[in-house]
Amino acid sequence: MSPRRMILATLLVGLVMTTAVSKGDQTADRSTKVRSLPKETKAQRDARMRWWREARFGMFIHWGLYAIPAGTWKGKQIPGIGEWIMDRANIPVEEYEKLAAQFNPIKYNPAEWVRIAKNAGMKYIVITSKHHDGFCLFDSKATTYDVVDATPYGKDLLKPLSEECRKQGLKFCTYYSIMDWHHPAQMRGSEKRYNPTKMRPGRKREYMDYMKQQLREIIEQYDPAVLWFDGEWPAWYTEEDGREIYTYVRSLKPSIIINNRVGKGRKGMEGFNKGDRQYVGDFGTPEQRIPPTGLPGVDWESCMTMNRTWGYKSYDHDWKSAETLIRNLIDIASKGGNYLLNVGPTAEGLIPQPSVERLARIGQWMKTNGESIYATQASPFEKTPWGRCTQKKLANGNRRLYLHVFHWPNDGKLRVPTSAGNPQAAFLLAGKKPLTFERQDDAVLISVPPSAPDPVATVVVLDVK
Ligand code: JFZ
Repeated sequence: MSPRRMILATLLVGLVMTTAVSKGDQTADRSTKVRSLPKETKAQRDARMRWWREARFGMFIHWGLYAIPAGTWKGKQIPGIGEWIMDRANIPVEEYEKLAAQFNPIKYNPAEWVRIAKNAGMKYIVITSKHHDGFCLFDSKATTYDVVDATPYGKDLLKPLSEECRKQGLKFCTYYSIMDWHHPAQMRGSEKRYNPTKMRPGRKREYMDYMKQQLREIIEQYDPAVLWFDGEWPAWYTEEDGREIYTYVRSLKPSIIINNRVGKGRKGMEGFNKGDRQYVGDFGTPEQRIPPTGLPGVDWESCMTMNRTWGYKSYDHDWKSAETLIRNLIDIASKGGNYLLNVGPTAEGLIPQPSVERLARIGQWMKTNGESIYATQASPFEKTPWGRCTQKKLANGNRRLYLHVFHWPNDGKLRVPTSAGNPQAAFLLAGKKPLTFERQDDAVLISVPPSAPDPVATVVVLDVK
């Protein structure tokens, strides 16, 4: 679809978030001075965003103490996403903390994790350094509630993963939760829930400094390419706080990329920023959804699960098919976005087998068709009834269209709107088999084999002038 007129997408309201943002306490920083963000020309920003825009496909990893209960607390299956069990089962801090004494992921093999991601065609990994439960997967001097100090495992989990990423050529990135159910400066939002937390009176500066210390540790020790913030919705956290954190992180590493959950711009699960003003953050974060269209000039990344949870749940077997996942990746690329696909490793340190199998299947498709995903731009067409389209500029000035066919034509003719430009050549991406084509007034008709070479998605290439 034409991205131009699709501003409509920004009008969708994330109801879930609206309810999550309740009235906070009165300790929020009421300072009105507006911090100026690091100055950057368009060319500088393009250079900073370049690898990320070309990457198109990354692995999200939600891993932490919640993998131990894996969705069950005191014999009861707790509804909802696994990493929220502390909140959903209303587990007291002193009780939840004790999980650390059981956390011993002896099967953790970072080289294997990175290999799995790389073979799937993923170009970056974003892992939870600290989720809402406050437990840190890295060696932090700011707390003893981390894997090195509080668990029998006793070793930093991020260090070897960051090293493996560098070895195998993937970008290493970290997720960091602003909301913290464990930190003493924050308290539960209500009797039954932690979320959204409240700030204890007068302790916000202490917590902001805690975050900054940890962010400095993360950047100094693991040099992440992206900082993926989350948990920004409690009322005590303001856009001005977001600007402070954003500016701080960029000052430590100017080339780093930061998502829009560092500030307060995000409209719920829809993930794009509200249109009323300029908000902090480099890209939008639709969650568990693919927007109906992209937005011109806006960077975004859809994060999605393969089953129904981010953190491991032993009894969630509701896996999406490999076909759905591959088509999601194509759909997202055709709208100019990135796909951040989640895995939730077990407490032992294993990526669940159903995830491994699906990633391998995606990798097969990517080995043949990756060229139609990486470094491509959004579709030039408003409608492509047979599937999706991505495009690339060629060195000779022509454009290459990648036609991802989900619904193979019965009559052996693939119709492409002539608005594409003047057709120069057509071929099947797999095997580079040339195809003939003819022009009809409003369309180019490409002659294709009688049945789909790849029933998941066959890529037909059309070069146009
Ligand atoms: C957030 C996290 O809460 C979740 O655990 C996971 O990390 C995901 C990637 O990001 O998801 C949200 C955020 C906000 C709401 C629900 C899920 N909300 O406000 O209802």
